[in-house]
Amino acid sequence: MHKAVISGTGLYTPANSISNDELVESFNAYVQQFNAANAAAIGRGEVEALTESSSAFIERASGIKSRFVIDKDGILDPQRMVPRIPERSNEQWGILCEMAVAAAQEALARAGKTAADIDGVIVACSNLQRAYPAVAIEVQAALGIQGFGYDMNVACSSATFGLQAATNAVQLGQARAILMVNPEICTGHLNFRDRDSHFIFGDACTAVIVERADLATSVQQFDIVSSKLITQFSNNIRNNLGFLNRAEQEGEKGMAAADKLFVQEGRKVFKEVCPMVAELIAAHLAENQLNVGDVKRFWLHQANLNMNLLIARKLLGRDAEPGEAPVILDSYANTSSAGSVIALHKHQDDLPSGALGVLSSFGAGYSIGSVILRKR
Ligand code: CO8
Repeated sequence: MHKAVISGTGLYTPANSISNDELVESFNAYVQQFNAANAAAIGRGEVEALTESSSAFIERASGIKSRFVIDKDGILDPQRMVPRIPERSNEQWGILCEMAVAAAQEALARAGKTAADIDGVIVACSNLQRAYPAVAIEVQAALGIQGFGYDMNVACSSATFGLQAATNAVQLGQARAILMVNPEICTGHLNFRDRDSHFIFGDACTAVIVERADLATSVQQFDIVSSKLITQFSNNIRNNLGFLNRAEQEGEKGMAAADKLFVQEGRKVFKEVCPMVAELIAAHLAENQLNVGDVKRFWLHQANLNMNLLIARKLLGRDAEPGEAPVILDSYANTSSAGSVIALHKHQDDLPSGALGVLSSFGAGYSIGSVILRKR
């Protein structure tokens, strides 16, 4: 069996960002318009008046200050509140492919590799553009990579699950190197008219090169010491969009219904997922004869600052020191599977050789992943 390393990471960040104040201004304009248009029915008690959102609540409850987005104007237009992403012809590269290529090019450059060195592409993300052909095969074609490509979706945990799949392929000799890429347009599935969740997500794409250790030549490398995954069924984070919606049209809801977008019981998710994550990471380290105290960095999934503080406290028995569990969600919000990889990408260069880190994701499914890395 070969040893596998992460030999390069890459990040694509959209050009535009939306602050909490901008988002709340648009939401509150929608609320005022809705309440004015429905004033009579609200007065009769037939329709419930909508309540305004607040920047102070968003930052206090989540730690999010702003989010990068693929399209700012469409989201902030109170008449629309959906990103505007023009349809492309089948002859053009799709938008997920375009984001993936941008992140992949940085990862390839950091790994010191070209398309000719890669034998497979895994697109692992929450929000796939279409059923087929697989976006991974499109990315493969756009970059000129030989071999194979496939898509996988494990919601927020797609990247850690994708890393395990990539590591397996490299260890077993099925590929010299795999490009694992996470293009997330979360704003396409977010209900910007829902006060409870309109602030949660942003857009980004990350890429990771998993390579055979004996072929890797880059400056920054991480041994993939071990990975551990767990899933447990829950409806507390759900999106019912799918190919059967067309067949369900006799139902009263239709494809535009709120359940075809992101829906969650945020409080329940918080309470149920935090202990599961801390337990999984602690058990994973113990199985590898490692102590939590040996870990220099936790690159945690970036959904909610309070969740990450709690998980770090449960693991360490104290508050995390600055830099021990880096935060990027303040400027990116939740970018689903890309979040923990953005933290890894931005906070790896300063680690000394031999330092241990844990990359961990958690989200819908529930799905949780832990990947132990050692800086070479
Ligand atoms: N402005 C002002 N007040 C508000 C707002 C708002 N926008 N929203 C809610 N409130 C009010 C509520 O009405 C409530 O008032 P009251 O106390 O009077 O009833 C009060 O604030 C508290 O509300 P909550 O209990 O809902 O607030 P929380 O403190 O629990 O914070 C969070 C809400 C931030 C959602 C928090 O629960 C959380 O982060 N939970 C975890 C969420 C999480 O990690 N989910 C993972 C989802 S990601 C994933 O798995 C990937 C899915 C695939 C991607 C999909 C792309 C779209």
